[in-house]
Amino acid sequence: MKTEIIRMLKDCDGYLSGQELCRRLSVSRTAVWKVIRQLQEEGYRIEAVPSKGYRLLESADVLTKAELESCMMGRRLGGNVFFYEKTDSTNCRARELAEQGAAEGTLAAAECQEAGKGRRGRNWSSPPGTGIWMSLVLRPELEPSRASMLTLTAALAVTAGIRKVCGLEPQIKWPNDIVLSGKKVCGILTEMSTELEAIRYVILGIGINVNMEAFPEEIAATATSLFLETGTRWKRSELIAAVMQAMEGYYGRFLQAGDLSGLMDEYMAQLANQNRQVQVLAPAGAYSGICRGINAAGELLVEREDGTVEQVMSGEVSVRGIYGYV
Ligand code: BT5
Repeated sequence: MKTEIIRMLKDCDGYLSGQELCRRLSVSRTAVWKVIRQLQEEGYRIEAVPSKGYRLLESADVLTKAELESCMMGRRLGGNVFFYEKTDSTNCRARELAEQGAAEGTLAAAECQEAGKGRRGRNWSSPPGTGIWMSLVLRPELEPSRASMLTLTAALAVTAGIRKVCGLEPQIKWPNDIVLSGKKVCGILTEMSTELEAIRYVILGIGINVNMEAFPEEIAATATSLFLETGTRWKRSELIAAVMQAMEGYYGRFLQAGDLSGLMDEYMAQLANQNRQVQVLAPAGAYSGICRGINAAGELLVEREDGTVEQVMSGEVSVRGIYGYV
């Protein structure tokens, strides 16, 4: 009922009478009033005027299961939400859900992660109240070797979501970072479970720094948030919904082609490394070259000094810009 009330208040321009709410939900006025009180306690600013009814004032950045459902009800990706006030890592929660049979599109999101994960055992700082920490369950019918392309597909969805909600033009640092002003605003961690030659499920973990005013010292020089870039506080639920909506489109196009051929141009137009010097930290030794985009498999093309072009796979290497973080 909470989800429905949030939705009705959001959809209504003016006041929504208590009577109308009771009628639509077939519940008593007291039941409606109790939910309104709960919503106010959660941070929604709802005005109650005796002769007119209820009106949602400019809405606060509330992140709850009901709020997320009210934004994504009926969506193929994100329509089924599991929300945690505090958890170790939403990738772990999503993995558990997937093991229990959760359908494609199930989303695990948290207000705070106590053991947020980056790649290769690194930490992801995930304080409460300010960020988006979420993991999406996908079940693509693909060979496991193609799963890394989903990281690039998700990066496109995140840049589209940020563009739509905040009007910013983020760039992608191949393969899994989104950057603004040369600093990291989002990281993506893709994990999967396979069986024989098939993917059982993929967990797409997305961390976006939204409203933080500062970062821990270790990352202060390389991390940024949407608030720091704009001076505005953003509604996380709106951004999550925008990213999920964009992901539906990109994921569909990716599955149809079976690779990134249909998304490459868009990806490269936002590639922060494009035509810049990059250093590839490969297991066999580091080398540098100029980034010449990606191929349809999502590999980074790096032109070495002798003119040969290396195809760099995301699993094997780190890519560093020679100057600064990007
Ligand atoms: C990533 O790893 O960028 C993947 C981050 C994925 C986080 C999401 S949140 C939801 C889901 N649940 C999880 O447990 N994880 C996913 P990597 O490229 O390895 O970058 C990690 C590095 O980024 C760290 O070593 C820090 O230097 C830096 N870092 C840590 N927290 C950060 C933050 N909040 N913002 C920017 N940089 C950060």
